[in-house]
Amino acid sequence: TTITYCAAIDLGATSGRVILGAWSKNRLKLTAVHRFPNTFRTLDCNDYWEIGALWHEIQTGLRKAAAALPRGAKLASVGVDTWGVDYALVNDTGRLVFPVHAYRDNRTQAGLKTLGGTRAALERVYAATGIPNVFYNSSLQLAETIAACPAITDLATRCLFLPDYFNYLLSGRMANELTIASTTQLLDVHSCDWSRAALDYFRVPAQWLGKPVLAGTKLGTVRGIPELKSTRVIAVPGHDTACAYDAMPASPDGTDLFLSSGTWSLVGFESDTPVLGPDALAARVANERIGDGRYRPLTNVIGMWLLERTMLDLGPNARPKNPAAWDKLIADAAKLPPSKHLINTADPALANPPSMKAVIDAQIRRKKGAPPKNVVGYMRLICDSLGRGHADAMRAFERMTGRKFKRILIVGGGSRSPLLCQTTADAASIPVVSFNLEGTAVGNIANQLIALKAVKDLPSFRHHLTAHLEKKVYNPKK
Ligand code: LRH
Repeated sequence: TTITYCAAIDLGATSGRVILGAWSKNRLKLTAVHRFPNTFRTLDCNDYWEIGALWHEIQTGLRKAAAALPRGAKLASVGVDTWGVDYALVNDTGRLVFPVHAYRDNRTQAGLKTLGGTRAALERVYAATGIPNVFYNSSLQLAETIAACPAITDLATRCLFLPDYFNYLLSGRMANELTIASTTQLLDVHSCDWSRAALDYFRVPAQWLGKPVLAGTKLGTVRGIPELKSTRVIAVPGHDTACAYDAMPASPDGTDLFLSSGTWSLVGFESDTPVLGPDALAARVANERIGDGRYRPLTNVIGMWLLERTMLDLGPNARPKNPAAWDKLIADAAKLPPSKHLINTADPALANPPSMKAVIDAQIRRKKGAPPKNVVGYMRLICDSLGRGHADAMRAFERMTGRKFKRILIVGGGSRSPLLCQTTADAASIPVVSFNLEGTAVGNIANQLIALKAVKDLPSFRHHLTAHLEKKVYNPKK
């Protein structure tokens, strides 16, 4: 029997991993060969990723993947996905000519207000790109870089979004990939190319961007790691959320709502057409793309970031030290009564506050409630509030599209929280199905297997995957 080995490099805003996949007889076996934390660092007033540290972790992970192969076996390919929107500006020789900023940097606030305050421009940009005005958009970030450092237009010749940049470091080839391009607010919502109108509005030089390639494009072979010199670098959907959605064991009739729950909660579905117009703009629907060019209309709900940051404020002992301690924290929170007052998850003050706990407490006090007393209480409050946020996003989609969702499929870190699954089911009044699945890595590997012709297409991959998946169903409690 043939076994096809692929490695997924999957970088999230708070953690990264390299996962080895072995595909044989229509089954995928995963081994997490390397995991590492990720964080941005603040220098003066700005936030930056530690890009050299991430590259070091990627190389370490690939060496571990090579070492984990059975004797004589070869790693067929690798693929990279990362969080959305962030980018590296490079010159023709690939040198970084600007530090890589993190999307939580407050530098886009002025641009966000300007666009938000000009109805005509806001509608024009939305009609052109299908992406709402959100603080982290690459469009706003690039506009700020160019305004603050005008000489950058002479220094930089290419803009590579982070998966594109790591693909370049791995393979030597510069290419912009479609799904990550679709997070920028610079891509034309009706084609698979850049939007002239958006580039003009944000004054981004068109020559910085190459026509996006589709998922499955073979970029070259791995440079710099002798054991992997014949391993291909394949452009997978570079956006982590696109990979997570690809891994969803969805029913083909389109009645499943997708929830990828991590730092952010991405609530959406797959569609042949974008969801546009005034209601979509008001509901902040982002028409991101699937690797093959179709659409993933989704709403970005603030997600577990609330918990990540609140735990920092509660001190070093608030954060569980191992999986069992996490389970206990979640179980204790589930025993508390449902929260009387919920967090307004759309409050922009939650994006990157000096103290998350202070913002949450202030919100609850404004509603004449009492803030939680400890980490268990915050866990309860945050899960109740996210559940409501997920359900609101679902109802908005139902209103706009006439669809009726029958189930919510959840993957990602939050899918391991019975409390979050249950609060979501209760608020949405439909079952939540959670899968024991490292979704993003699975979607990443699926796209490599399809490019290598080891699997026919995504529907058949999902079909095979569904046959062996462990799932848990949370029915709404009346
Ligand atoms: C989640 C995510 C999300 C957004 C954000 C910036 O990791 O990719 O879809 O784009 O990060």
